[in-house]
Amino acid sequence: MHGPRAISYYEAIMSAATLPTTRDTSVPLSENKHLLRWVEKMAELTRPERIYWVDGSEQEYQTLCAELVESGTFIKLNEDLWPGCYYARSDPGDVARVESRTFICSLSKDNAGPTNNWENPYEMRRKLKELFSGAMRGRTMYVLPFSMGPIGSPMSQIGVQLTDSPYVVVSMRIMARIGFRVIQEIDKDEKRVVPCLHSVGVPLAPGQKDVPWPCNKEKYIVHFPETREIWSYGSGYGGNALLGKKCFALRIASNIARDEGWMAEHMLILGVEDPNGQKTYITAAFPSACGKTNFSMLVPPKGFEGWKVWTVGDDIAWIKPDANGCLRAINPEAGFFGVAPGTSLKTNPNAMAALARNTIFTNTALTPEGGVWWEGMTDEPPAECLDWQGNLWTPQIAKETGAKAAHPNSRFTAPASQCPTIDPDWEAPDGVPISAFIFGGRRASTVPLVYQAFNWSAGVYVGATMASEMTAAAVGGTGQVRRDPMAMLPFCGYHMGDYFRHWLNLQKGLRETPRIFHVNWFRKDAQGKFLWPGYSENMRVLRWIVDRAHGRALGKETPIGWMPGYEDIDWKGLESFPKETFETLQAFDRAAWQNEVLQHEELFMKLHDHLPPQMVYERELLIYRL
Ligand code: SAT
Ligand code: MN
Repeated sequence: MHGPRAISYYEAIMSAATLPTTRDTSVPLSENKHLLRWVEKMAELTRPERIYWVDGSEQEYQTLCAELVESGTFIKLNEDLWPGCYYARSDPGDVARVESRTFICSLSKDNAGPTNNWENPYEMRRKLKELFSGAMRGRTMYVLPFSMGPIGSPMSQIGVQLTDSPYVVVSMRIMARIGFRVIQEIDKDEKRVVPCLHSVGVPLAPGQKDVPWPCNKEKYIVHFPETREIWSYGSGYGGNALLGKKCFALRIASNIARDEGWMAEHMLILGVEDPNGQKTYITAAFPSACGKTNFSMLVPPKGFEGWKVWTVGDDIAWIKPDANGCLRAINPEAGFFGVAPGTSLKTNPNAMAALARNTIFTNTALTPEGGVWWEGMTDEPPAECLDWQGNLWTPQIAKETGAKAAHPNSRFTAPASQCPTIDPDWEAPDGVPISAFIFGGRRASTVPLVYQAFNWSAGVYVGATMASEMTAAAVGGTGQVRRDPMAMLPFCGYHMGDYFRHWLNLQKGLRETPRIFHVNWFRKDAQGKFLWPGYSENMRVLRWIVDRAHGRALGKETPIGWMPGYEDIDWKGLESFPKETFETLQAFDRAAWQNEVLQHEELFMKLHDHLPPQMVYERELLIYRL
């Protein structure tokens, strides 16, 4: 094929001081025969007007963004206020992940388990072929090679997404390492590539004008774990469409990880540096939109001078035992797809710095100055703005109708490298060493601010039974408490019972067992007010966790685990925090926990035939302690 010529040409333009404005983008950048044949086959199926090989260059990004402005998908923000930033409004029917339309199509239904939607893979393929047939008519099919994890890291994985959405291409350039660098990896080692096919599902007839946010009412987010394929149809939003994220880095990667003896987790990774310069890395699992991004960029409060929190990742961790039996983690992503509402200079100044430039905003509000705004960004709302659907919004209108300026699941897509606290080792090919795991959820009652599991299997039980009030990150059910094991309920690509077994097994090869903790920043008092200030003050909890992980802090034994007493927490700078409030936060309510354990049974019953016996024993032990 044209491979070699294309590559040398490409290399010439990449090294040229000034880039030429044209490249024949239809010329394949790869020589990999499997890849070329697959692209050809998928083009035959979807019938795009043209094929475009994404090189990942800055110039290409600028060109695509300019085209998105031209087509009405993007609005360029005021360059003086928001340099390099763009704004998009989605279709009002395409604003979050669609869990009810997400499928794990393993050969046997049993492998997907009761927590995933399953359909017979042959049936599903037939349906998908129908849906995708001619789906890209009138559009460009972008060939988008991407690496989850730093290019060349032994822990990284490669995918190629075919998509008819240029919005997805520019978003993926922020969220992952993409383009020619990845092609070189593919061609070098004939690496196994995860094929990802994506269409918004709106073919264009000749001359038909496109809409700013094409999408289809019918949506399918489909994973084939055995063949490691992803097919996504009908949505252009977030985890439905940026296939490197939840689809690959969690659902498919969890399958790869189980087969290869590592873990793909819905976890942030942070490093706590104490005043002596000792760094402790921790991962933490919370369901979507429960403050993971804020926690990963925590600013230590007054009284913690000399402490520093470093950010490795805010959403996903790939964790693997190294040759010395130590767990090491990488962040497979390169950007943050963060929830905008509630993000401010007060709650997360590091995110605000990261998103100050070169960022794509989706479904926030647009101000008359050409800036973005969302609820919670400033104390004073703007006098007026356009809401996420383009309607006039004023504080008065909000008061009268309750209308939100920004959609609750509106997002910023920002490069991780722009985060002031980004860890110097965030792209280390071998990852960072992990000393502790934190599980957490949004619970108004019952669950204390922090406790430590007695040991690994008790900790796996804590993760397996965690629950949270649902948020706007997924369509439907907001506010309801649901069991969300390890925050992986919508993301585990195989049977949840086998997943618990995998967790239990993982400890066996480790030299030292990382400690496991549970936190709940969201406990409320009888009046419905949050008991804990959260944000920076979470550092006090984090410090206890770090000290426990190093065996230097005290805790008292309770039926559910080890808990700090008031005197075990560092209150420097927050001496006014009432001891009684802390006691309420940590209160262990026997009756509430007896009820809680009953609810554990609900999930366990669903998983029963795959549930590891350790989980049953842990539950029995807990019942006896209660
Ligand atoms: O839309 S995403 O799935 O990427 C965001 C989230 O749910 O965390
Ligand atoms: Mn997430």
